[in-house]
Amino acid sequence: MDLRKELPEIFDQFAEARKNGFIAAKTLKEQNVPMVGTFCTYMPQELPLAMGAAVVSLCATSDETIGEAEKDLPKNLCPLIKSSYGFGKTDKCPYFYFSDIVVGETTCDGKKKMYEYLGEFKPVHVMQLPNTQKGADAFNLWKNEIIRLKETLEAQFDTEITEEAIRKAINLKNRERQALKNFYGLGKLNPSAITGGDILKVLYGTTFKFDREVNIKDVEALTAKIQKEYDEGKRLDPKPRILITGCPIGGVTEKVVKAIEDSGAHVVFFENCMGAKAVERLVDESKEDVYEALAEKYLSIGCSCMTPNNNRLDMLDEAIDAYQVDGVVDVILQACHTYAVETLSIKRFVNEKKNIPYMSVETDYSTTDIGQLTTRMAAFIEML
Ligand code: BJ8
Repeated sequence: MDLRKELPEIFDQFAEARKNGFIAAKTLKEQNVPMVGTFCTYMPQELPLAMGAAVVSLCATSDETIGEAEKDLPKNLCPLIKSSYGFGKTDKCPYFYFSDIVVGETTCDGKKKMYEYLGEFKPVHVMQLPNTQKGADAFNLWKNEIIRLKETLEAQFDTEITEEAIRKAINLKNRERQALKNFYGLGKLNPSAITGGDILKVLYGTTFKFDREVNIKDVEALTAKIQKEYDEGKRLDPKPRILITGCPIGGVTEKVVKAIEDSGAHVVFFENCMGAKAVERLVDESKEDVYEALAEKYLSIGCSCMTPNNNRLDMLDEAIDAYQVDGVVDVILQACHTYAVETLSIKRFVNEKKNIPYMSVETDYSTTDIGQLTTRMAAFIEML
């Protein structure tokens, strides 16, 4: 990354990372580096990293293959699931094509049933995720599932994943998480230093960079550059500050961020799986048992497929204060029942406990609702 460039150009480089990563992925394959495809942040990336594999997210973010997916899956299904399946089926996603194995988890019903069909195109390993974060049984189940994943990877790639290698991978991922935390922590600056659209470009882009050490250095250098320019007086106009929560967004769903920012506000924090949900909590490196350390971190992710899902409320609670948030927008992908049902508890929490406005929007991977989204966001922001 060339830091002499202006910030907008650097942000665009991150936005291009997915496309540019195709060539990097091809090169890795030519060098016989294993590639593990994932669909969810519950997947402990440290295990594939510990055996020298590359890890890539296969969650699709465009409607390109939804038509093909709907030949096999119900129309009334979350677009993330349909699109991801469609890319697998049509072999249109190079990352899916290059993945040697796909790891999924029993999160929402649609996803876990989709994996059964995905297994027709690729080796798929499904981790049995408990529905709750409470109690020793749930913890032990998840810890054992992490060990089972390790054994699957060892068998598939004919290798051994040592505890020492896992420790190193934990340290690497923690440093990467910390770099990302420091980066999106810039959102605390008030008035804002950068837009939510730019924060998202970086968060999304980094998931397609395979050299983690380079990734860490790039994000650290970018954070320092933004902070320096801010200290020198470069800042955005003060505007209402929005926190986005809910389903993962990226690709076409960036339309929500655009609708908010075009309507006169800044998105300052992403409490979703493209943002803090996956990153905020580090793995405890002092723990003797690496599998327990991993189980503890990953099981604590505040996803709506958990019941109860207090960890989501805890993160919202802290972030609303730390980022001086004026309003919360909950983004629900169409037919995502768990997040849709949870809107009531999030609304109550935001309105009654934090005393700030809340709205939820349902969207999909089409561009047909952009006008409607912008109208609704404008009305919401005007109220702040
Ligand atoms: S940890 S948010 S990445 S499950 S939007 S497919 S829940 S129907 S993506 Fe997710 Fe893991 Fe949770 Fe994060 Fe189902 Fe809802 Fe679709 Fe979803």
